[in-house]
Amino acid sequence: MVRDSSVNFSLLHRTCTLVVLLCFLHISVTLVYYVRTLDFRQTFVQNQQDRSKFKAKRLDTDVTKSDLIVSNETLNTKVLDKCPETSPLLVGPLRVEFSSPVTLDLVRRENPAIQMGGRFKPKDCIALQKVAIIIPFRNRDEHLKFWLYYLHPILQRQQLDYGVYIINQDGEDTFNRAKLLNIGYMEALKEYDYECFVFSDVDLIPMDDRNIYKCFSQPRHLSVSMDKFGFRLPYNQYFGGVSSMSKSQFLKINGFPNNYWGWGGEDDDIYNRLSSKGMSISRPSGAIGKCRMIRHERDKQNDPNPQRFDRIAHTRETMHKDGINSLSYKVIKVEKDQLFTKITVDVGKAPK
Ligand SMILES: [Mn+2]
Repeated sequence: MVRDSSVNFSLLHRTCTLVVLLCFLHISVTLVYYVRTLDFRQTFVQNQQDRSKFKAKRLDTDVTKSDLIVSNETLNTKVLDKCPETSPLLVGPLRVEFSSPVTLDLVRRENPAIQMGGRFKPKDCIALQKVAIIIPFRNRDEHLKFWLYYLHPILQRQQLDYGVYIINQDGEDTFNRAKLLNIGYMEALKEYDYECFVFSDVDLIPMDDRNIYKCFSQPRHLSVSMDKFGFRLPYNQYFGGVSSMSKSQFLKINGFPNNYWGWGGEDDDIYNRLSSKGMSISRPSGAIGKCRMIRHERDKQNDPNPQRFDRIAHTRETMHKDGINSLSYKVIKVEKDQLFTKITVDVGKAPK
């Protein structure tokens, strides 16, 4: 009897120990899994937030390797899609006026997403084009402030990966707009793999953000209806003001002429280059292409160039030896502001 009960007791003891151990094991496994799912849930919630911030609709269904950017900054992996063909951020017609002056500080405060040097890329999608905006410049700081004030918000809404380059002609000799544009092309490419170049005068502001500052299958003329010309194109071949060209379009015409000193003619030479290479001009509609020019007096050392008519008549013969392949200049100074990169250059002098 005694023996029997002791055997029973030891069996009971062992069974109990086993049950307790099993319970313990169960609790610990549950705990481990619970902690892990908690972690996972947080990641999931964060990802969901990231996705919902990204409102853009995806047009492409197939995603190539280059479309994917995996950031390892956090434990989360974030996959960016291409930006949509039409930005959802555009608002259409804009009010543009120049009566109250603006300061660079105001523009900096209002555009906190702009990076040093006037660089920007959309945060939530991969921009369709990398665009360098080239502005030929001398002594027009008041105009530049308005340009930055209006253009930075527009360009960000257009979801471009862009940089702003002010090419400042050093000294007081005759101005050379087209050569400054060539220099802007060269200098911008030293900084980033730009594939599109927008060439803009500093005093022209678009009045509709659907006028996209990017490149098209043909060279683009963007300032098609300026207030200065009664919101009409002055003539069909007009290519002045604001234009854009892809790298390959630009190289096909050997860039721009370097020997147009003073006002006028260089834009017509560029037009001749394009048409001699069989290209045509693409333009937005007159309504979307409206823009305002800031009123100003003619600059000193930028008188109408008397040689311009003669030069324009010979573009086809001269364009292959005068252009980006014959460009020479000296960089004097490179300044980085939050809103732009300003490159001061010595372009030389007009031959006497
Ligand atoms: Mn002007």
